[in-house]
Amino acid sequence: MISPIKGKRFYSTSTRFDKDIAPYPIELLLECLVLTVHHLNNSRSQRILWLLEELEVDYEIKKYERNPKTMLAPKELREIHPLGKSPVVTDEDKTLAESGAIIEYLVDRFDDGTLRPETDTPEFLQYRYWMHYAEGSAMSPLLLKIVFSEMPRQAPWIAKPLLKGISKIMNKEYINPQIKLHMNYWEEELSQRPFFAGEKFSAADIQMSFPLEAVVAHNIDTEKFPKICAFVEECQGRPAYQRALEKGGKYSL
Ligand SMILES: N[C@@H](CCC(=O)N[C@@H](CS)C(=O)NCC(=O)O)C(=O)O
Repeated sequence: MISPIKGKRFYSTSTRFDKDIAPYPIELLLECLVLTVHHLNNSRSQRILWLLEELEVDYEIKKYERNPKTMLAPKELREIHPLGKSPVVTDEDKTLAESGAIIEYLVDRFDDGTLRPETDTPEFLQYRYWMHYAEGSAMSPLLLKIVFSEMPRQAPWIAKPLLKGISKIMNKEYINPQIKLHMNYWEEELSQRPFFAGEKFSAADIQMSFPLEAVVAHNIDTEKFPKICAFVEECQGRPAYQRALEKGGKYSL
C-alpha cells in the first residue's frame, strides 16, 4: 500500500511511530491517521461523504477542484493515487480507490449491520449485484453521452459540423436507446421493492444513487419514471445526505 507520505510504506499500526518515520512532522503523520476523503467537486466522492455520514464516522475532507475547461481532476490527486480519479480515501496506511471498493471497505469496517443485508440471503445477492452494476454497466452509456456531447463543443470550429453530425447519430442509434434500456430496468426493479437490495435502504442504494441522480438531473420524464424520481428524492431527503452536501459543498451533475 502506498501511504500519503510519498514513498513511505506503513506495514502495521504498531510500526507507525518507529524511528523509520520519526523525521516527519507530527502534523503530517497525524494527517495520515485520520480517515480522509479526497473530494473532487461535483463527483462520485459525494457518495462516500454520504456513506460516512450514514455510518456516523469521523473523517476529514481534502477538497480538489475540477479544471473548469476540461472538467478533469487536478494533478495533485495523482499524488494520492496514480489514476487521480475521485473518490480516493486514505485511512491509516491504506489508499483506496474505486467507489464500490471504497464503499465495501467502509461498510466492512464500520457498519453494524444497518447498511448491508446478511450474507447468504437473496437480499445480499442483490446488494452485491447493484454494487458492481452501478459502475460496471449503468455508467457506461451515461459517460458516452457526456463524451459525445463534449466532442463537438471542444473541437476546433472547422471540425464542429462533422462532429455534431457524428454525435447526433451516436446519440440516436446507440446511446439514448441504451440509457432508456437501463432506465426502464431501474423503474421496473424499483416497482417491485422500495430499494435496490430489498425492503431496506442499504449501501447499494448509495452506490446506485449516482447514475439515477445523473438521469434525473437531465430532464427525465417524471410521469414515465415515477419510481426513479421517488428514489432520488428519498436519497436526497436523508439527513446524512444533507449533512454530506453541507460538508462537501456544491454538487450538481
Ligand atoms: N469507476 C470509478 C470512476 C472514477 C471517476 O472517473 N471519477 C471522476 C469523477 S465522478 C473523475 O475523477 N473525473 C476527473 C478525471 O477523470 O480527471 C469510481 O467509481 O470510482
